[in-house]
Amino acid sequence: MKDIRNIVILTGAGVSAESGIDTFRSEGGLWEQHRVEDVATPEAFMRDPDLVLRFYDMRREAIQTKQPNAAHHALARLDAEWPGDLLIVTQNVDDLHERAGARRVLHMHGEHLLAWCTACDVRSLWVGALLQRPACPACGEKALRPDVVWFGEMPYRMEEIYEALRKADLFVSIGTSGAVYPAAGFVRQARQLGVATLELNLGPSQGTLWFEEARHGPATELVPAWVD
Ligand code: BV8
Repeated sequence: MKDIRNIVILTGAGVSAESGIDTFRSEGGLWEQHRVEDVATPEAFMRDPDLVLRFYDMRREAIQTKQPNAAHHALARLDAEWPGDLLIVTQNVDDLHERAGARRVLHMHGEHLLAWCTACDVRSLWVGALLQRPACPACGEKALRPDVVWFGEMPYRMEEIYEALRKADLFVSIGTSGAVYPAAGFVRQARQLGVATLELNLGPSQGTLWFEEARHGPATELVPAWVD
């Protein structure tokens, strides 16, 4: 990758698909089993907290049994070896990037390992099934919710992401449908900034036409081939 110094990588559910973690919008994906409005909005949580907590408990259980795949390991190798700036911005709430050894990871939609207390605002490591209403380790209140960003909520560390895009020479999008904003808009910002853009995805995403280059196929093939 000549002349490339600073890289921003965006990952979505497709990078974890071959680890056996359901994506959201592919055949039989998560959202088909649940309407988004029913499980991933603050209104849903107010209306039916048990349904939302059960959904996230179930997903956390599933994630814990899964392992990083060749795509996660290739990105971790790149992270360890890359001398310039590198930021893996993930929309995923799983910890497979970290378990593969990646360090420079930013979870813009939150993390399934964390619970967030709506009483004292402290985030703590998951303390067991939220459906059982465990007490917040910081304040003791039974007011924990998953520390994930729902629709209508502000994604995390957006300024940091925009700053990294401004400094980037290359923006690579891996395993995302380009259906959810503001992540889906990053490629446009990159193009406007004159940043080189590459999409690695199973098939064309909703944003494919914005990428200077798009390679289609499984992440466990495309990502190691790109990294190595
Ligand atoms: C916000 C919760 C204000 C955690 C999720 C315009 C501008 C701004 C906002 C909006 C806008 N229009 C609409 C909005 C609102 C909304 C939105 O985007 N709605 C959509 C549906 C139209 N956005 C929001 O509400 C966001 N907040 O905007 O706040 C704001 C605005 C700007 C700046 C600051 C604040 C909040 C969005 C976060 C919602 N929370 N998840 C959780 O439960 O996980 S989103 C959910 O979708 C997940 O996080 C997921 O990561 C994300 C994106 O989905 P993908 O990762 O792409 O997964 P998907 O299944 O869709 O696609 C999988 C892809 O992988 C496919 O392309 C497939 O081909 C590919 N694939 C499959 N297998 C493989 C593969 N690729 C390679 N190899 C394989 N083997």
